[in-house]
Amino acid sequence: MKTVWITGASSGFGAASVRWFAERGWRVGAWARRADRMEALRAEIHAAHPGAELWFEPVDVRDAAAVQAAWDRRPFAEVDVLVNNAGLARGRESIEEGSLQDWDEMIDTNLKGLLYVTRVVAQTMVARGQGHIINIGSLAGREAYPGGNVYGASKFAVDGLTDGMRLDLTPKGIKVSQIAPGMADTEFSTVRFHGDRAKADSVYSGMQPLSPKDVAEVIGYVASAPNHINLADVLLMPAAQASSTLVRRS
Ligand code: NDP
Ligand code: 8X3
Repeated sequence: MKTVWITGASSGFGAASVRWFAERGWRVGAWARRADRMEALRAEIHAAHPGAELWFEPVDVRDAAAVQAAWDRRPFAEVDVLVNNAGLARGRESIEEGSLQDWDEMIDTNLKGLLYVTRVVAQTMVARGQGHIINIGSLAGREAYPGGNVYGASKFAVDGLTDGMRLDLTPKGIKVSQIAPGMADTEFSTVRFHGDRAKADSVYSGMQPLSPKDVAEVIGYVASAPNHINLADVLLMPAAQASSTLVRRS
């Protein structure tokens, strides 16, 4: 039985990935801050798959000490796959009007949080001489768009970091991949616009975005590739999207 560790498991891609892996018999360890959401997810999965081995713990990935302590408490000694998914955007203001708090939150979560989690998990994988780390980047980490400034920069950082991690970890037997989705309808835009649902919904008006399940299926596919194959970099977009700024709408 294989084990996957997923951050940002309380909604969106992370929750859909927990479902995908649990339904296929993987052991799943998962972190996010909202314990109630993870508890509901656990109940849902156990109702359909009573034998599923799940471990959920509320963890804020921005807190390096909490990440280390939670990792030390994990019930599964060996983890085969880490999905670095926790992340968020805050705001879409032009750069001179951006909020310092929003900037800190994005950089602390999308970059520093990913680093804190990677460090503890990679140490365990290196000691074992095998493992696979999948970073969730973004189309926003490949090309800038107006108002995407700091969010995009945090995802450009994930793109560069993925390459750096691959150079460090390939000689140690660890695969490192990135999946970079385009527009997907999760809680992402609601979080970005600080709870303004109407504004969030308008992002996807007249087009079909990716669903959380679409992205989870690709994460699962990348995680399930034979050992000698690394799907190193996957750019995944809705068919209606050609770039960050060109989207076909009805
Ligand atoms: P959601 O808002 O639905 O999910 C984000 C997840 O990240 C939640 O489970 C949230 O849990 C978790 N999270 C946020 N901050 C923290 C934190 N400090 N510590 C632990 N967990 C945290 O959005 P998505 O599913 O869309 O986002 C998942 C990833 O995909 C992000 O990295 C995002 O940048 C990226 N992405 C999203 C795209 C989209 O269009 N939706 C496209 C490309 C990439 P909680 O709040 O409970 O902590
Ligand atoms: C999220 C994709 O284009 O909404 O990473 O910023 S986008």
